[in-house]
Amino acid sequence: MAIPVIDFSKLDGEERADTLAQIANCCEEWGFFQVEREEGFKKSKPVQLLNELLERKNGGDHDEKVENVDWEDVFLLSDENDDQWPPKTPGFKETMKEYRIELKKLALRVLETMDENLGLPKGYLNKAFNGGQDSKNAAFFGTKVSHYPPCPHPEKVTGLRAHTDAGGVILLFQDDEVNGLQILKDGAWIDVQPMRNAVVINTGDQIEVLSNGRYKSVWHRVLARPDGNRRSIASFYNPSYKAVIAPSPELLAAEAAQGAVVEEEEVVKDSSSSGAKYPKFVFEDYMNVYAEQKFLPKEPRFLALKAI
Ligand SMILES: O=C(O)CCC(=O)C(=O)O
Ligand SMILES: [Fe+2]
Repeated sequence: MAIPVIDFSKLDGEERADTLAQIANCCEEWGFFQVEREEGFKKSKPVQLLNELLERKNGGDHDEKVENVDWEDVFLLSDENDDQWPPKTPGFKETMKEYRIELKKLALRVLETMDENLGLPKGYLNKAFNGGQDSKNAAFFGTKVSHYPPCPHPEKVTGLRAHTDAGGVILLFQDDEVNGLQILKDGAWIDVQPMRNAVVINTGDQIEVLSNGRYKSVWHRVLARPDGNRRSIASFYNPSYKAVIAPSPELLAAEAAQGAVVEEEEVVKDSSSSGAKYPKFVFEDYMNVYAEQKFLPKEPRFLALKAI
């Protein structure tokens, strides 16, 4: 089984309706999809430079330290910490800045596509991420650069333990040679096939809440490999810490109008009769719970929030 691949450029052409339907299906049934980058983007200077940098790094011998129980080594980039980005690699900062600008645009397009597919007003999800109308609480865009070194005992450790992502939209530039990323689909782990010139996109827990469970965040993990250095660059478009997140009232109203029945197995039920399957909370509170429970089952996170 292969993760669906979407041609995003078709959103602007005659096959728009078909493409929207494909994306809706990915969000509902997979939680993951890959987007082929358009030609212009592939050939752009930042992407070429980035590829060169990655190749150069892959060629080198690295003895990076592995910490904790995940067989990975990471650093985080955001607009707020750009004075601490690795200074020694020529072109790194400039390249990553441009790369992040492009990816943020893609994240916003993905959010708008989800608005449309969910029947929400254009810009709804992004507004929710930014703390509502006219808010100064801007959404957060972070980038995690990861290295999964060869592991002498891949059977004893996971590159990154199974988890769902906490935030909104995640855009992953994954190694196109060394695989390892897997998602849990219908009870089985399947590989996210390495693909040159593609961005893997998935949705996090906040989209699950805002969509009232229509778009579930999907479990994924990275296997450790006995040979080969795996690199990945994951960018997260997340709500502001101050944003209030709750199932969209518009969606709840639409579901009520359609006589939607709240399924019994949905453990996280709102005490009100609104049909909300998730509580309303401040994203920062969610992150505090997530920090403790990232690798544990998902539902107790929402229950913990309800108790707050
Ligand atoms: O490195 C990868 O391919 C995935 C990383 C990931 O899932 C994460 O950082 O949340
Ligand atoms: Fe993840």
